[in-house]
Formats: sequence, C-alpha cells, structure tokens
Amino acid sequence: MFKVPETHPRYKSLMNRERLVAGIEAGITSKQGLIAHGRGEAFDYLIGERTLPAAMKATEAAAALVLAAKKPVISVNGNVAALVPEKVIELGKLLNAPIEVNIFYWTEERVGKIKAHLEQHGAAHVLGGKADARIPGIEHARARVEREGIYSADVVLVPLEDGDRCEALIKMGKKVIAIDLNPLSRTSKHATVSIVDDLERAMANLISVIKEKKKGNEKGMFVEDFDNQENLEAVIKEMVKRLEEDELGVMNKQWVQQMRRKGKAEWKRH
Ligand code: PTJ
Repeated sequence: MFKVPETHPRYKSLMNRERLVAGIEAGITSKQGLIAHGRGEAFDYLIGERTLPAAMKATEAAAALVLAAKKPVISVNGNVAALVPEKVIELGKLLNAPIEVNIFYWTEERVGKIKAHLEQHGAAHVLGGKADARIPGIEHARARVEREGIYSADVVLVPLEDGDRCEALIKMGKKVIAIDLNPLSRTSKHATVSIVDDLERAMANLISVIKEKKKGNEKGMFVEDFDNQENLEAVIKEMVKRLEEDELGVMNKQWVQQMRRKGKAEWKRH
C-alpha cells in the first residue's frame, strides 16, 4: 500500500483510494469500482466532505427503519467490502442482521473472496454464495440473491448501489436504505431512505444513532416523518448554495457580467 503521510490534508480520502486499490489487488473490488468511487468523490466535494443536516436526518430515519424491521439484511459489494468491512460487521451484529454479498460485476471467485475477507474481519455468517433465488425484473447478476437473505428481507441496506436493483427491491415490497453520494442517482430517487453521504461517515453515524436509540436516548425520528424527495431536494439546494458561494463561482459571475457588458457595447458599435 502506498504510504500516505498522516499530515496530508486529504489523508482520509487518499487512504480510501489505497484501500480500493488493495481491494482490486486482492480480487475483492472490481476495477469499475474505482470509477464509481471517483464519481462519489466529486459529489463529496460538492457537499464539502462533511455530513449535511439532511444526511443526518436520513440517517435517523434509516436507524428507525432498521430497528423496526423484522428481517433486515445488509448488502455488500466490492467497494463496501474494501472500504468499511469492520463497520458492516459491527452493524450486522448490532441489528442481528445477516450480511449478503451481492455484486454487479459477478464472478463466483470474487463472491468467495469478499465472503472470506469479511469472515477474516470477524463476520460469523456471510450469505451470497448460494444465490438460490432471483429478484424479478433484473437481467444482470445482481438479481442473484439468497432466499434466506435479501429475497425474504423486509428492509435492505444497500450502500453504493448500481441503480435498477433498488427499484426492483421496492417493487418486491421491501424498504430500501441507500447510501449514495449522488442525490440524482436512480438509487437515491427510488430508495425509501437515501443517505447522501460518504459511505464511511454514513456507516459510522448509522451505528452511533442505532446505539443511542437502543439505549433509549434518542427517540426523535419516525420513518413516517421522513420524506425522501424533500430530503434529496435539501441536499441538492445545499450543493447549489455551495457552488454559488464558492470563490470561483463569484469570479465566474463577475466574468459573465463583464462579458455581457462587453457584448452589449460591441453590439451597439456595429
Ligand atoms: O462490486 P460490484 O461488482 O457490485 O460493483 C460495485 C460498483 C460500485 C462498481 C457498481 O455497483 C457500480 O457501477 O455502481 P455505480 O452505478 O457507479 O454507482 C455507484 C454510486 O455510488 C455512485 O452514484 C457514486 O456517486 C456512489 N459512491 C461512490 N463512492 C461512494 C459513493 N457513495 C457514498 N460513499 C462512497 N464512498
């Protein structure tokens, strides 16, 4: 692994890249996972690489939803396994929920490696190897699920989704919690609760909110009080605000005004 100095201002972000590269070398993460991560990083810039109040609200709704679930399942892909294996396992234990490997760029070998990787980190029982059921309406490999896992779950946590599976899970009558930095993605739009935040921050927040709720310290949020579309709009507004307030944005506005004035003057001369 490349040695990133801890003093580097982008230490966390660079370390995450290293984890993904290591994930690829270990056969856990797909190469396409790097592209997906880059897209996530770009959106993270737009929210200032911090948890927005809207994301915290969604996290509270997500915590309420999984705690009320009869059969929650955590879906894990190659990026999630490389970036937050410990947090996935901690959440699984906290909720007594199974973890299921479910990947888009499916190979039997990669499913086995992700499973082994999670078990090495302490996961007791990882599903996904059997894939004895299919999610209706999906042609690609992500349709392959376990009957005892995602197929019969009532709530599915899907960090970093590739799109149409979320819609198909909703059509099956399940509640879906998505973690996705892109508020415009189909996953974010279709999920019951979309947490628009970085995977690592969202998982850490979710774990701590669940712990507080379990202790009875934090009751506030009910899923019924949560409107996903409204919440996504709040995130998008925040992104737009940041862009408008940004120094470059201000410079651009001045430049546009200058060009407009110049254009009018030129036009009058002819
Ligand atoms: O391991 P596999 O085969 O299942 O493949 C996993 C990926 C992620 C490659 C696959 O599902 C895929 O292609 O996903 P997409 O369609 O690129 O969508 C990934 C979404 O996750 C994008 O909307 C990104 O903005 C978002 N994202 C990427 N990294 C993060 C993230 N969201 C939160 N935290 C991140 N670290």
